[in-house]
Amino acid sequence: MWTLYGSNGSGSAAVEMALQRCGVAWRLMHASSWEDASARGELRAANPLEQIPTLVADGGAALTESAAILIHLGLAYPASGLLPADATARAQALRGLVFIAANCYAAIGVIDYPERWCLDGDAPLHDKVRAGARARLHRYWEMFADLFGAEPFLGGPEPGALDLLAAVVSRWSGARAHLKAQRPAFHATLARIESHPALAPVVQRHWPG
Ligand SMILES: N[C@@H](CCC(=O)N[C@@H](CS)C(=O)NCC(=O)O)C(=O)O
Repeated sequence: MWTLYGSNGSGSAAVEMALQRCGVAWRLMHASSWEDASARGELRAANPLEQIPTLVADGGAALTESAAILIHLGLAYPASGLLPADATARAQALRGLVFIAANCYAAIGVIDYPERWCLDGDAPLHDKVRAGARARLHRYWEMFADLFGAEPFLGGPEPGALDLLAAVVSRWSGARAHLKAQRPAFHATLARIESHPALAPVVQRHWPG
């Protein structure tokens, strides 16, 4: 039994989708650093960054970092199809997962919390940091589309871990609107991922309408 710390509209959506694909028992613990009325203290005990998704195994070992969680689940449950069986395709899927985590997700952290990256008293800088990170994020997504864009899904004939993380992380900071204009085919792939029957219910719950 896994415990997933998460909240609606957050990165825990990708791990929820993955756990469902693995067919394992798991429960959701509502928690985030921005919701006091949540299991925030428990989350902090498991992950000092107080970030979600955080996935805790029955024995208490915590897994953090979306890409690591998805890779672990893909390796531990190969029948889930989260990672390609073919070694060359798998290498590219791993590259794509780390690309999203290291570049896109990191830029979103700067956009959401510019004060973490400025010295105390630098409040006037926050908007500039946010705007610069947002422009950089949009450029990262263009690169991602050019490097990893594939049809019908990024992971092959069925959505894999790369599809889940790309669909969720591209929902933030204006990336979808940017991609719709700049990379329409990739934008259509993201919509296709989200309407896959195995994933659509989770997407609907996290982002109703
Ligand atoms: N490096 C982490 C980033 C996770 C992350 O930033 N999660 C957001 C929610 S989508 C969060 O919990 N932010 C709250 C905070 O940083 O205080 C990952 O790849 O999973």
